[in-house]
Amino acid sequence: MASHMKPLILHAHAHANGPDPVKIAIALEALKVPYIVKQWDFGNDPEIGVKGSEFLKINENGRVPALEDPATGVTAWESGACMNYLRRVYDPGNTIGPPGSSAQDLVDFEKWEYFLLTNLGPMTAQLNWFKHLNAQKNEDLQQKYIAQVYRSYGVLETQLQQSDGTSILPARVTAVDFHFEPYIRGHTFEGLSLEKYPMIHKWLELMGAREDVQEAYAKIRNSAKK
Ligand SMILES: N[C@@H](CCC(=O)N[C@@H](CS)C(=O)NCC(=O)O)C(=O)O
Repeated sequence: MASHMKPLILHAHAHANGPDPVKIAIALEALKVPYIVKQWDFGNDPEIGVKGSEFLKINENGRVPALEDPATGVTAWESGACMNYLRRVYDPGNTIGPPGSSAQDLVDFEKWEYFLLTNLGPMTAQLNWFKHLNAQKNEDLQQKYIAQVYRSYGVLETQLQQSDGTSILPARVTAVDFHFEPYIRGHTFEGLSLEKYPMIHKWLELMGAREDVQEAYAKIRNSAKK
């Protein structure tokens, strides 16, 4: 990607277990698109909070990631929309999109993407909430979300058998893997174990060895506060 282009702005936070901005940083790294990271705090501080007036001008939903592209004037939020924007505009050779072009190939890509965005992702977020943030302990709800996350891990484990743990879609690593990576990497924060999921364990090790993944985490962690 042209190094003279104006960098995109990825809005994120440095909270080590916040998975959504990381996915987009991995995609930007994989596509070699220049970007800078602006880091916001949780909360409603008007200047630096994701629920503060300044950030709400960028994403009225008050969550990260958000992505601004000075080259096109586009602002995206919701990690799925950010990812698909990057694929449409910055992946003309389709290096991270669906590996095939049949109707089934396209659906296969989307179904795993949506499975993360609507199942594993929100269940993991709820588990985090009840484990770490909810003021009142609620063991029932915590157990419910643990069971839901493990159920999703089971579905993913079976899928990964097709590639012997190398990628979620059998052909190659795609944006789908980028969506899942930070969610699975956070399993220890949720007190979960991968002992019963050897394919997921192997896949996570392989993903963690990738330069784009390592760079993405490093850039988000090292970004300066907005
Ligand atoms: N569905 C959204 C979820 C975004 C999200 O929940 N982001 C978290 C950080 S990983 C956040 O901004 N939380 C701040 C808050 O809830 O106030 C996406 O995929 O982008």
